[in-house]
Parts: sequence; structure tokens; C-alpha cells
Amino acid sequence: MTEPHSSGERDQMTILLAEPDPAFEPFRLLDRDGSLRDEAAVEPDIAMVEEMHEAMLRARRVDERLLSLQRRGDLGTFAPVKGQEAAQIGSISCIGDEDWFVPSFREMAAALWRGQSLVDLLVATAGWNEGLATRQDARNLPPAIPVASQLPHAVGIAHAGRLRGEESVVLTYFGDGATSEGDFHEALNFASVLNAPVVFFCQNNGWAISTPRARQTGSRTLCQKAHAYGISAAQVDGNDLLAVRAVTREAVRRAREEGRPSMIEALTYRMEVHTTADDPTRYRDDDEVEKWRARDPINRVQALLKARDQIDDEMIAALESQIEDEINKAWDDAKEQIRELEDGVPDAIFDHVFREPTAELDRQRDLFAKLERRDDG
Ligand SMILES: Cc1ncc(C[n+]2csc(CCOP(=O)(O)OP(=O)(O)O)c2C)c(N)n1
Ligand SMILES: [Mg+2]
Repeated sequence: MTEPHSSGERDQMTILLAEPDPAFEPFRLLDRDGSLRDEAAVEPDIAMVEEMHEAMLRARRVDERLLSLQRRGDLGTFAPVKGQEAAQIGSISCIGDEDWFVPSFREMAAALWRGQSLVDLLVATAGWNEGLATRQDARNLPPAIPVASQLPHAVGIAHAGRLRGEESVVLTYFGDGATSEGDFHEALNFASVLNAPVVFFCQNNGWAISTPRARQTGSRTLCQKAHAYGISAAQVDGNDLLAVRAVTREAVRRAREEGRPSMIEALTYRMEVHTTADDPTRYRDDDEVEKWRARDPINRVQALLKARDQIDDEMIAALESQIEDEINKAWDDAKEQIRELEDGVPDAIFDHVFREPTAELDRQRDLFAKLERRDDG
């Protein structure tokens, strides 16, 4: 990561982004065929890489199941993570229980890593706040739906931690589109002047619904925006698990030890729909999706582990089937919980809208109650 105003040394990890540099490439350790650019960069603990691979695979399969359950009408709208697993797992694995996870709406892989149960995830995706409750016990915020609104919260939490004498760090997630929001700029400004220990982790997946990155901003990179606020920044290949982890670890260390914020821009791709309410074939080409399919972050880490004789196809198949069982069991449990919730509060949608319900709302509540009685009978 570079100092914003120094011309400093240029190594692979620290690229000065203040001036356009045609030779610029994002930081990468693991090539697309799974070969390593730098042997020394492999985790000293290869078991950690295996654990992260397992988490990425779990997130991929959970994502697919959520999509099919949503298409069947069993779950509500959600934002798939497919394609962004390395960006999320490589980064979230760098913080501990004492630290804070402040997500946007696409961070399912990171949320599972932080301990959200599959049952809770399913219940929440079916539209019940109850599925979010256990996550709020820990230092994990619920998903922020208004774009970039979580970023000022992240800075506030980080600053509060310092005032209390804690050494905790805040890792917050957002997309390329979020960097055009006022909240993003306010958050970076405050983080800088307060020396808040925050890591701003941007998953640049190329699209903000149907707005492509090229129409999002005239900035050559997104992370160079951080320099304007005096914040160090790095751009990393977001489909490279090891590179994401290396850069995030350094950012977390700086935040914890030096009380300095940083921003990471992870170049990745959303391989699925924006949310289940969207049809990406109307705004992006199949060719683009195919290009990114060849950069699948899971294939890349599997190629690495295979080359090191850590896994083989048989082990992957066994893991796939274990994950499948976990998901089946979780969905059975979630269905039961959802049924109980539905029985308990059928007309909760009418609560908490107005302090004094309007006549129209009362009329709708009565109508709904009548319809329900007809269903029962
Ligand atoms: C303040 C606000 N404006 C608009 C929306 C509608 N909206 C939801 S997601 C999204 C695009 C976000 O793009 P990006 O930040 O790149 O994140 P990604 O969806 O790609 O993960 C928009 C415009 C919203 N949720 N909040
Ligand atoms: Mg985006």
C-alpha cells in the first residue's frame, strides 16, 4: 500500500496511484492457472488455505441453493455472491472476534465465516429479522441495504473503539457503485482526520446493477479516491485469495498498530444476477461473463492446493457432499422455524408503519384477516 503523498518505493504491493500509470497492474500472487508468482507468499500455514477454500466452496453452494429456493418462491430477494468468494474470504479471514464486520448486502460468504449459521441465513433470506438476531450478538452488523450507509457507521465504531482504549479494527465492505455516494466520501474524510482504525474494502465487481464501471466514475481506479483524503490504498486481484489476504493483513496491521485507515480495491466480478429481481442479459454480454468464468476464484485456489498435493478430486467430491448435507439439514430446520414464525405473527406487516394507523391501513388489516380466515377454513 502506498503513502498518498510520497513517491516511496514501488514494490508489487505498493503502487502509487496518484498519477495514471500505463504499466500499472493490480497486486497478484496466484496466477489464473493456479501457479504462484512468489513462493514466499504462501501462507506458512497451508491448513489455513484449505480452510478458506472450504469456506469459498460452501458459500458457492449455499448461493446456488438460495437462488433455487428463491426461484421456487420459498425465499425473498437476495444478492448473490458468486464470483466474489476469494475477495470476501481472503479479507474476512484477517480479522478476529474482537474486530468488527460491517457489511453491505452481498457479503454472505464473509457472514458465514463470521459465524452466521446456515439456518439463520435462510430464515433471514426468507424475510425474518429473527435470522439476523444471533449475528448482532457478535461484532457483526446486519447487512446495510442503502448503498454506502454502512461506511460512516464503520468509522464511528472504529473511533469509539479507540476512545475506549480498545485495539479493535473495523473491516467494512462496499461495491464500486458505493464510491459515488456522499457517505463514502464523508466516511473516508472522517476516518482520515480521526485516525480511525478502519479498512475500507471495495469489491469492484464491474457493475452497479446495470451501470458499468466505466460510467460510474472518471477516476482511473477507485482506490485512488482514498489518496485525496490522505489514506493509503492498494488495488488487488480480487479473485486471488492469497493476494487479497496478504494486502488485507497489512491493512489490518496498520489499523491496529498504527491507528491508520486504508482502502483496498479488489477487482472481481459478479457472476450472477445483481439481485434476484434483475435480468443481467439486458445489459451485459455473455462474452464478458465467459471471460470471468475463466478467472473463477475457486478453480484457482483448487489448482494451487492440487499442485501441492493438499487435495484431489476425491476429497473435493467428499467436501461437496458434506456441504450438500449441511445445506439440506439447515433448510429442514429453517423451514420449521419459518412455519412457526408465520403462525405467530401473520399480520406483522401492518405494525410499525405509522404510530397511529390510518383508516386505509386498518381497512387492509381487516381485509387481510378475512382472507386468512378463508384460507384456514
Ligand atoms: C442509497 C441507495 N441508492 C440506490 C439503491 C439501489 N441499489 C441497490 S444496489 C445498487 C448498486 C450497488 O452497486 P455496487 O456498490 O457496485 O455494489 P454491488 O451491487 O455491485 O455489490 C443500487 C443502486 C440503494 N439500495 N441505496
Ligand atoms: Mg458493483
